[in-house]
Amino acid sequence: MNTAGDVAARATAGFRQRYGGEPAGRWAAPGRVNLIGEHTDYNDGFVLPFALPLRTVVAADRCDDARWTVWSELDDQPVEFGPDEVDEPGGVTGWAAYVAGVVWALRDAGHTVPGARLAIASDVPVGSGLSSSAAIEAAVLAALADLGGLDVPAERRPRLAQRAENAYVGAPTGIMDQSAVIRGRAGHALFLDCRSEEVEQIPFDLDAAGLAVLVVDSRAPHRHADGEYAARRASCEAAARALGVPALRDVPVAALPGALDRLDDDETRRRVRHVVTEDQRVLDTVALLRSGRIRDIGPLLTASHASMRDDFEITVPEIDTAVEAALAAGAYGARMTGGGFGGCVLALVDADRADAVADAVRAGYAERGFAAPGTLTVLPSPGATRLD
Ligand code: GAF
Repeated sequence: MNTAGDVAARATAGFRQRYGGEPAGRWAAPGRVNLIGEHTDYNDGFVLPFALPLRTVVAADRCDDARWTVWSELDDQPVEFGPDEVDEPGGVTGWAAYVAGVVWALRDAGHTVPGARLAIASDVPVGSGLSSSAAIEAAVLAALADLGGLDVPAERRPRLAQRAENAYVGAPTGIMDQSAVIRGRAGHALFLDCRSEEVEQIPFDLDAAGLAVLVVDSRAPHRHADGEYAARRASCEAAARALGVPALRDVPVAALPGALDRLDDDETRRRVRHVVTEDQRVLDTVALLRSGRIRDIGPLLTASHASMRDDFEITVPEIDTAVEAALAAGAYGARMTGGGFGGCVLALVDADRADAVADAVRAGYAERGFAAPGTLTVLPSPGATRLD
């Protein structure tokens, strides 16, 4: 894993090389994993993500004209756009749409966004389900807000970044990723009520407990992830309408059997059962963590995985293999994290067993003939911030 210093140095070097001179500042935002609570955010439910030590850094300065130039080390082709491209969604496409989307969302919220030159470097892998897009949005938002002296309080930033993604980029995601990368705190998981947007920082001190979270990047090719995500969301919203509730969050777990009886197809029943039981698993996990019982959350993580595999049907063979191998090697619990159809698995392990569990996952992959996965251990880390 690169350190934050490396990525910040790369952003600065990119800025100097591309634009000449020094940036006015550097802003960082992390990727995230979700400890538990999957596909609950857009159902107004509960999630418990934490920010990663992997970060995206934006080096930037402002310019006199209302024009934006953005360079990324991942592409090397700078993209330039002006007011015409950010009057309406859709004017900029590709990776730079995440940047243009933030400019659009800020302007749409009534802010006068300064023109800027931005250089982006990132350690958050793209397409691995660790929220590289939310990291770009959050870092760019922080940079533009500071450069323009805009009054955008931290608690309003997740919605703005989400609007950039939903309305400008066109991805119908919930509020979890942007909240995690903006409001995350070192040593804590972020308990978020996605309806009220209330947050509680839940102590999650893995080091003190001799534990580690092992993240396995499945490297599975994404299989129709965007269309399937939208289909799951549509199915949940249709189920809520059929049940006469504003969102599936309003179905308490005790009322689940009766609710399932009122739905007329099995697939919808499975989708609803996942969301309702997953909300409850988040609440149960939070209760255990509040009383310092970190190891005891393992079975809830594993139950969440089974629910995603069997009821929500969003896992793939590589992901299931990683979970099974981690559990067989002694993980307390393991689950896919993120939207699904590829992406990453997390496993809660004793810190001194992390390497052995990672080896077991690699062996499980080799047995099935899958390309080797990536592995790293992570600690809950700070959210978006200005570096200097
Ligand atoms: C993706 C989305 F961006 C989140 O909003 C969330 O729905 C997640 O998938 C599933 O829990 O990361």
